[in-house]
Amino acid sequence: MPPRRLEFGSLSMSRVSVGSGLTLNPGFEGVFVLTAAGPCGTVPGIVPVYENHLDAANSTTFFRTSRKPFRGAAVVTGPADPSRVRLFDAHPGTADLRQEVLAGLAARPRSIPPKFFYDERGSALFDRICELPEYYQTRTEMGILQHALPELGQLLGAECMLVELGSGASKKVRLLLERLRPSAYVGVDISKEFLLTSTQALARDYPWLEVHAACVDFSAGLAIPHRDHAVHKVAFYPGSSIGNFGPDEAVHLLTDVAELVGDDGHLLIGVDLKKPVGILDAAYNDAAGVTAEFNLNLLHRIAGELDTDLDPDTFEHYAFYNPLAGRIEMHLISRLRQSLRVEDQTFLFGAGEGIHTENSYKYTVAEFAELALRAGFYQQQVWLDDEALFSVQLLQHRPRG
Ligand code: AVI
Repeated sequence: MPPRRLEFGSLSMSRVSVGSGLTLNPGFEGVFVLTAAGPCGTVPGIVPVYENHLDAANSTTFFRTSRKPFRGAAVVTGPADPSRVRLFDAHPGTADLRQEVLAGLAARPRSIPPKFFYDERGSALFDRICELPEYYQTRTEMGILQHALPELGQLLGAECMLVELGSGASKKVRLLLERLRPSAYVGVDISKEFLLTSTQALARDYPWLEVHAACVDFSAGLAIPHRDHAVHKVAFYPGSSIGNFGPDEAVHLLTDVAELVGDDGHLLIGVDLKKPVGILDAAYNDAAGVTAEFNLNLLHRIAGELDTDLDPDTFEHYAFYNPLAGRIEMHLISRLRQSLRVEDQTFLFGAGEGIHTENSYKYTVAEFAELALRAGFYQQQVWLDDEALFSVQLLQHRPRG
């Protein structure tokens, strides 16, 4: 990229990315940093106005800086650094997909974990599900959060570190950021591309916020770097994704979250509630067929990423509420008798035989209190919508004495 001369005053922020590598023209000695809020500079002898953190793993630079006027001209020399987001990457990858698909198809009953739904297309399909008229969860949770914000502000105070589990293109966390004004935000997600897009957007839109991205499969542990042990940590786990874990696994995950937030730390969590079966069945069998596409996308993903003769069209979506287990079950059912090769293994399917792809547990408020308690969390406050379809729960981690 040829260097561009940028005159301060005519500097267009839209043309230069935050955190860009810059050298200054010969007439200026000092350091120049671009922030989302605008350019700022220092000259030798004046106390630096920024902190520059270098992540050894990937050399991502990010800046937290105050604003100071800058006079002079600068030349952009390097490619623009895409963001000031600090990335921690545990590299959860396709190796896991291959291994878990082979193990899941060999098991009885056959199953593939729902975390593999969320490649780029799967995430986009899930966003569409959230907009469906039958899928009450997203809009209901958003409404509850909006209503709860003033109280949340009082209960949580300012300057916390907000850790969002399964960070998405979520509008929900923006409500919290604007109300709570945390000092730092950590987005945690298994999909790196999605995670970077969402955290970069937050970094752009909230210049005052320190933004971290942790690419991890948090169902396998929450070992993410969190530097300041003194800061009050609030984990945010919206969308009732906790329902996609079985109760014991959910306790396991909440125990990891309790350890992450520490004594007296908080978890703000969305939990879908038990309700009439008709409402639940409709939410997972929408008329437009988006949930069916979302479920079948798992097979498209396997066909695209693994060596296989799988034809996704030979399977169909099947979802129903199982009242005895208190959960929605999603399956992919083979339309015909077939033999399926995946990598170097062959699997025989009878017509009507299925692969279990997802559970979505529903709780009463009391049932969830019991589950949370097993992980050391107490229900501090619970908000419901008028029809009691969904709950937002503020849990506090209290050391058991
Ligand atoms: C992400 N999770 C909470 C959704 C749910 O409702 O269990 C996933 C989903 N599956 C089908 N529709 C939505």
